[in-house]
Amino acid sequence: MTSATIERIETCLVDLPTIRPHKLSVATMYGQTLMLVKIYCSDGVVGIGEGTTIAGMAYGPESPEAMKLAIDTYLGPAMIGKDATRIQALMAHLGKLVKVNHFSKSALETALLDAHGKRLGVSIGELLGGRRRDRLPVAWTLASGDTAKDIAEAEHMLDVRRHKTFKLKIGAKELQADIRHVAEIKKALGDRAAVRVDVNMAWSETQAARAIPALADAGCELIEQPVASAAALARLTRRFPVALMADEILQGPESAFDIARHDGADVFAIKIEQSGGLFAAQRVAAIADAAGIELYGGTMLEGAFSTIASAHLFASFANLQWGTELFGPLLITEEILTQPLDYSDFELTVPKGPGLGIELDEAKVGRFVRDGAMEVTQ
Ligand code: MUC
Ligand code: MG
Repeated sequence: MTSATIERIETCLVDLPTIRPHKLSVATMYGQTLMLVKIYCSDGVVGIGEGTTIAGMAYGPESPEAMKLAIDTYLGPAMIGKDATRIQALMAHLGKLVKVNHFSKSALETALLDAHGKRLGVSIGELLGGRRRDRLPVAWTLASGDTAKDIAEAEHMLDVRRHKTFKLKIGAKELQADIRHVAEIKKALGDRAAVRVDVNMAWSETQAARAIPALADAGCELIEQPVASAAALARLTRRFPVALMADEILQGPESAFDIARHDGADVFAIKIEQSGGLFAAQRVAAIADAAGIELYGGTMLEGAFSTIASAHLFASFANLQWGTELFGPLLITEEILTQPLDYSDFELTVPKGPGLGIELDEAKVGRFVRDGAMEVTQ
């Protein structure tokens, strides 16, 4: 196999507007910032990765600015001159130098996999063991904050056959108002669509215990991270038959093992960034499978690069009982790829080309780069 070392790493922040305000219990988003990283290798191959979070620092511990700084100052310089083809060994080396920083590491690992796939002429899915599916079901999040608008949005998605599973963001309002909101949407959509909710940890255990049976009665089939505490989520999981899903408390394989050991959730929302990269997310999925926990392909509302990295991984999973929510690129107004992704018939097509199988539209993205240029690490 050809050898290749890492010669140069560039990072930039890309600020893009969202198609509408996106209201979560933790914040309302009006735009999305992608931290893009490019890894230039000695064989001429360039890999691209992405680090993206939700609403600055309202959701997770790393901001896009912090990811850029961690790569420019710490992770990037430690990669220069290293073998670009030994991805797992290099990521283990970085793990010793820099604690946590899961999102930054996921972006770098994605770029290394993209480069290696291009080098070998295979897609990332092949590097991860081979895809088991070519298309993935994709849920859409209704989060306008207004019941009538959400119903109209869902009807439109059904009409154009883009989504038939809807996740409702709740937890910011008073409990009864949230339950009414879910019940009205499910009543309007009936059997034509599945309805789920994400509370983003907003409730106490007693609030959750009041809300969960009412949500189940309203026809809600899955309740995501209703409470912040892992212990409380485990108690609620044992108490109620409706499926409860862990998201924020899943921070990589160790936390996954801990949740599984305590029968702490029915479903895991797997996210490559929150897990610390694609290989770490693969281990989270293996733990879930071994524990009989079902799987859902989650998103950090990422742009195309992290979305497609996730898609390659989720397409390789033995089990993906709850589908995915890989709709991030559709929430932003701008197309940043030369060839748009294929969302059709309620599914996303996993690209087949080498690496991620997608190409950045440099001219387009250049107009949205913060401060006008990419930072170079060498
Ligand atoms: C989350 O908490 O799961 C996923 C969909 C969405 O609207 O927000 C994200 C984050
Ligand atoms: Mg969530």
